[in-house]
Amino acid sequence: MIDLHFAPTPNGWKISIMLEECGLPYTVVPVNITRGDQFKPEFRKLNPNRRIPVMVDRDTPDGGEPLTIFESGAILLYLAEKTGRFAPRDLHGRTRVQQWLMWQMSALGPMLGQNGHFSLYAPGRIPYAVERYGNEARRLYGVLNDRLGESSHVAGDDYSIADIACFPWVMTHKAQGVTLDDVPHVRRWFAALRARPLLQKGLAVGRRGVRKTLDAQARSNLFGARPASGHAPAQTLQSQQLDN
Ligand SMILES: N[C@@H](CCC(=O)N[C@@H](CS)C(=O)NCC(=O)O)C(=O)O
Repeated sequence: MIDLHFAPTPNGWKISIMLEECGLPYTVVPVNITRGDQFKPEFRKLNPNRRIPVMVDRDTPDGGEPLTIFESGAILLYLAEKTGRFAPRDLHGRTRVQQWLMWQMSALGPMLGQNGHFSLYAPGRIPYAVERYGNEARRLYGVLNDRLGESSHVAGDDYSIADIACFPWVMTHKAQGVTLDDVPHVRRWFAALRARPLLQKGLAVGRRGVRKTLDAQARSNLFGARPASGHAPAQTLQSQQLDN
């Protein structure tokens, strides 16, 4: 049986989508990241980085000890290997999927995350940050658009974990200030994926828990960096700015 430690965010939905697409039974364990569940000692044992998603699989393919995995890319790779789904086995195909998955993990996700932060949540407008991350977000949409002009899916002709990793982030395009009219190949791909019933089922997980606005406690838990030991109180973003 699989436990998915989850919050309704793009990185969380990558895994609920994959589990639904693979038809694997799982239990959702909600982690309220706006209320600081990620800083609890029991969660830290699952992920020292204190972020969702985390997956615990008690039915590993080797029949061994339960496996706890954090980092959404690592979880997707594990599930692809476990099920034989959504990642080709041949060297070229597998490497292409890994390459685009790494691109999502290292570029598309983090840069869209920063763009969203500085354009929607930062206290006060910081033009340099808004411009830098806005430009980078638009550049990355351009990269994705070029890629999807060459192949029907992100890593080639078949739907793969690279698509599953990108989709929930591209879902945030409006909030990112990006219109899909400017990236028609992305728009075509986005519509095709959105029509997948099991992707929809994965996206419905936790949907009612999505907060549109963040109160002070949520801002502190999400944006007030905490030291790794977790013992010191969270700083607010404002006090960080003053310290620098
Ligand atoms: N690279 C990580 C990123 C995980 C991540 O940033 N998760 C966010 C939600 S999308 C989180 O847990 N945030 C809680 C916090 O910032 O304290 C992954 O892909 O799993």
